[in-house]
Amino acid sequence: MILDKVNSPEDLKRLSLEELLLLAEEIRSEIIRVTAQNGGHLASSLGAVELVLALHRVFDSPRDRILFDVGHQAYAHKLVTGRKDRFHTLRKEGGISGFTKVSESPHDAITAGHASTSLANALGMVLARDLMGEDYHVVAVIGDGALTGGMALAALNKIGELQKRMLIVLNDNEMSISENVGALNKYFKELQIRKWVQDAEKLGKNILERISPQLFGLVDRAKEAAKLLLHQENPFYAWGIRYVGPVDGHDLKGLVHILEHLKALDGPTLLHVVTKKGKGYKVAEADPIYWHGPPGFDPKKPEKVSKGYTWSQAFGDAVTELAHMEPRLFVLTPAMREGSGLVRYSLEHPERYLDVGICEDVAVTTAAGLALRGMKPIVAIYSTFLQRAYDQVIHDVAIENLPVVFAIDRAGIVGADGATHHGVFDIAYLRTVPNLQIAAPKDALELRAMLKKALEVGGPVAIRYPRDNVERAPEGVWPEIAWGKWEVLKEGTEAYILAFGKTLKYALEAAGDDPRVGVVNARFLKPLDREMLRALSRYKLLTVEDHQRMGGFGSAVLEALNEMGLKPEVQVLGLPDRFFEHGAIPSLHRQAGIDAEGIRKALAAMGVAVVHER
Ligand code: TPP
Repeated sequence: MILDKVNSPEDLKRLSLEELLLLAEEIRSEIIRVTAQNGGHLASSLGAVELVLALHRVFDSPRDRILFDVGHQAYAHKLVTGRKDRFHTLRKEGGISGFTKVSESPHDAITAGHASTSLANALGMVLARDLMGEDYHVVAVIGDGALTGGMALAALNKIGELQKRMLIVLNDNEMSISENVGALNKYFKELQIRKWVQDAEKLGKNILERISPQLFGLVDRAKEAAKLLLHQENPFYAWGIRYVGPVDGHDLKGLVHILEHLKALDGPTLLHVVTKKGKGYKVAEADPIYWHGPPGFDPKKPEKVSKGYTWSQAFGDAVTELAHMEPRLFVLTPAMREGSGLVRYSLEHPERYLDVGICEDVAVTTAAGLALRGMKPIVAIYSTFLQRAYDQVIHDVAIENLPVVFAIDRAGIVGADGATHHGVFDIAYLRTVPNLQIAAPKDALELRAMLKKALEVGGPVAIRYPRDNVERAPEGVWPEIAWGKWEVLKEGTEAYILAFGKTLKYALEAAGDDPRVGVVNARFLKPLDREMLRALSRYKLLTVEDHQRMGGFGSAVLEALNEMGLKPEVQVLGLPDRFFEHGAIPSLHRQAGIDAEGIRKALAAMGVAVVHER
């Protein structure tokens, strides 16, 4: 194995180009082998193998800084930068991260996970480099999906103005997680067509005509499109950025050659590289959407597996039905159609569905615009990604109390994606916003009730639910819900567990059938059910949530008790003031002490030791 000999990028420089080609195939096998075991970003990483090898061959990491946007396509980078022996621990607790991470390796130039940050980071680095009189290269690798983000586009604008030396490699596979969107993306396709026509012309019209008359017809049409384009200015030139491409991102020798050339240039350059998502693995090439981030699979017989019925699907089914009843309903997603359970909705209501690209801020403010003109928008968004749109929530939605519903998926610990993706801050950052109401359902039926009611109550409403499976609720059933009212699920004589969202099932497990311990489905956080809280203040109270302890549900309960002048004994369970890395969700919950065992321990400390038969 050639990979055995590669312990750092330096070793790549000693290989012949032929050996590099063989290495690319070995790396592909290793990526497939490990993601088959651990799950992970398979298709994106397979598509970037040649690009990664060419970059490490030509540039000198870690002296030169190579930044991977999102950092999910960098498995080959991990394998050639001294992590091949630990690669089998990818995304496992205590193992290496699924993204690039500064604290993991000197070769990881940025810590990533969220999209569109590479260009602004690169800009900061070249400014620092020049101010400190240093001399190294800064290369940012960004996908066509990540380039739909406002941060990336705004950074480009500044990069073009400042004219600092840096290389941007646009890794264009025409896919985000689903098909990429946006005007720039259309333009990239046209650039590819133009290149294709030029190549075809070089090859010679006659040969093509003989090989395939059908293909020739296509070429003619493409030529028409290309002609139109020739009259237009390339937008990167207009921005002051040298544009080179498009080039074949799987032609390793060609890539090495062109990168050597670009390395010598001053000013900002964008190299447009065309790759195939899932390259080299048939199933992933054929269905890059599923194989973007599959769970484990059998590498010899790769098949799609059902993840069971998830909260995301429960949400998707509910809004699909609701939209048939409510003609003003409109659903927006920032590039997360599949993850948010919206495939069915997008097919049944294409005219009231919008994928804005990877720009959560645009999703929220577009929803505000829709609401201002009488529609009832729902922004389907992951808790971690809504962090990107905090100002929009306040400035564009909440101040005017607009009826925008935030369907907050992946709330709480999310598992293998780790620190960048845990949705553990949303309560804290939303709770302080006036007008905004916050709820968490206990099951799929309650989610339906909350969604329907949220469209009626007016004003912004956030409904949070976890990354988990849930029992399917019957179609057509829309129970009424008493808005703002908690629900006692079990009476107690000494203590009550107040559980918000996912931790409710831990609370029920912890309480068991001990008559002393009651359990409340504290499904509304804002407004808080003060009436019930007052009534329960005669008992010991234990709050529990899958969220930071600071600023969360427990804090809300403490503040309400304080305002009401009530002083029961209260304990707050939530995540401690530190970042949790990747790991299995139950294991991370155990460490945080918010699972059934943690709850029992806390109860025991309050003098209510639950005796359990397991
Ligand atoms: N929103 C943010 C801010 N960050 C994210 N990581 C995501 C959403 C989820 N996400 C991860 S990868 C991805 C998305 C939407 C698609 C990225 O597409 P692209 O940059 O083209 O890379 P590819 O996977 O196609 O190689």
